Amino acid sequence: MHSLERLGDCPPPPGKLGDGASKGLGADMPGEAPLIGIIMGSRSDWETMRHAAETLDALGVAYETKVVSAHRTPERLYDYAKQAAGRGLKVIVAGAGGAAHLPGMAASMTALPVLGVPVESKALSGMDSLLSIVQMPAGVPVGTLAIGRAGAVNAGLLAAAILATSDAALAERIAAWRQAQTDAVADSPE
Ligand code: RP5
Repeated sequence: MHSLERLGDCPPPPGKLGDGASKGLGADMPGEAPLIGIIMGSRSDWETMRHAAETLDALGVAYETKVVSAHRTPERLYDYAKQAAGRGLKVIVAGAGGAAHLPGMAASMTALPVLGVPVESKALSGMDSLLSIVQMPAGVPVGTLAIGRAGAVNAGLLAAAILATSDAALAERIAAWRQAQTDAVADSPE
């Protein structure tokens, strides 16, 4: 598990929430059924999406990671989205860049909440990803986060918050995370 110190400007939470070791793309949390599915359109998205995974590590939430491309592996996407709820997943976090149809396509094939993370593209700095994900026509929602690392961290936090509506222990861990974040904010700029 990761500590919150690995999240850059986020403080470590009170208590023992992580052991600081990254599992990496494609790894599941051993011994725990994943509740969150983190998918991304390419391995190149992992540098962004690992922040969602590290956030869930810090909060002690079981997740899985997988590369699922809407245009390069459409059948993998179909199988993943169709089977996600039946396998016990509760939330899908989907990151993609450019013409980023992965979150919307995933949402079209599952009733699970789908959180979209726009990956920062080279050509348009993620504006293409953002607009592709956020502008879903009415009827199939995707909860869209910020471009890049901030969006990935917040997708992890939001996915955990969704689970916490029926998990009091997780709600306490999230509250502790927030308190630690508050406590780490300095009074003075220097
Ligand atoms: C999208 O195309 C992926 O989500 C990624 O952000 C982008 C570029 O993919 P690669 O060419 O790096 O594999 O499908």
